[in-house]
Amino acid sequence: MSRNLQSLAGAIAALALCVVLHGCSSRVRGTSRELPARPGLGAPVDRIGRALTGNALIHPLGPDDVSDRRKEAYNRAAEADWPQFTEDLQRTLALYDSFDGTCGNQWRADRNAAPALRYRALARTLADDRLWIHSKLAVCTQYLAVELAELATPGAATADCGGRTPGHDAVDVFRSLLVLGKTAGVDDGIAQDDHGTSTAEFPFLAAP
Ligand SMILES: [Ca+2]
Ligand SMILES: [Ca+2]
Repeated sequence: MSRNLQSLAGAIAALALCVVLHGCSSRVRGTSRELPARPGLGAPVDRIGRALTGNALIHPLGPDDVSDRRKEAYNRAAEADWPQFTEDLQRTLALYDSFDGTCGNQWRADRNAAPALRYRALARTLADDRLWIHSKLAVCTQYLAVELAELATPGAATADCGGRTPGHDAVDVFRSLLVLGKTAGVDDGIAQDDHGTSTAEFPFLAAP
C-alpha cells in the first residue's frame, strides 16, 4: 500500500472512530427504500455538479443495497426533484460536523437552531446541485469561490471565477467546509492527480 493510501486509510479510520464518539444530531428521518424506475432515453443518469455531494452525503452508512438505490435516485433526479434530497443531505452533514469533535462549526451550520434545522441551510445549498461560475472573471483560484463569496464565508476569495479547475483539491476543500467550516484543514493525503493536468489546453485532463 502506498504512503498516500495508508494516510487516507488512517484518516478514514480516525474519522470513523470520531463518528462513534461524536455524533451531531439533526434528528431527521431517513428516506431510502424507493427503487427508481429504469431511465428512458435522454433521462438524466448521473450528476456532474459539485464534487462529492452524492458519494459522500447520500446514505454513506446504509446497507449497500439501500445506499446504492438512494444514490442512483439522486443521480437520476430531474432538477425539479432535487429538493427531495435535502433531508438525506442534512442528516449526513450532522455526521461530518462531528468529525472534529465540535458540533456547529460546519459551513452554514446554525448553532442556535433546533437540531432538526441546524444543517438545513447547507443541505438546501447542496441540494441545488449547480456549481456556480462567474464567467466575466478570468482568475480562478478557489473551488466554490462564487458560493463562498455569496454566502459571506470567511476565507472566500474575492473577484474569483469559482467553479473547479483540474488543479483544485476539491475534496479537501469540501470536507474541510463540512468538518471545520473552513476551506482547509482536512486533508485526504492526496494532493494532486498522478497525471499532469492543464487549465489552458483542451481536454485539460491527461489521458488515462
Ligand atoms: Ca465540526
Ligand atoms: Ca486532497
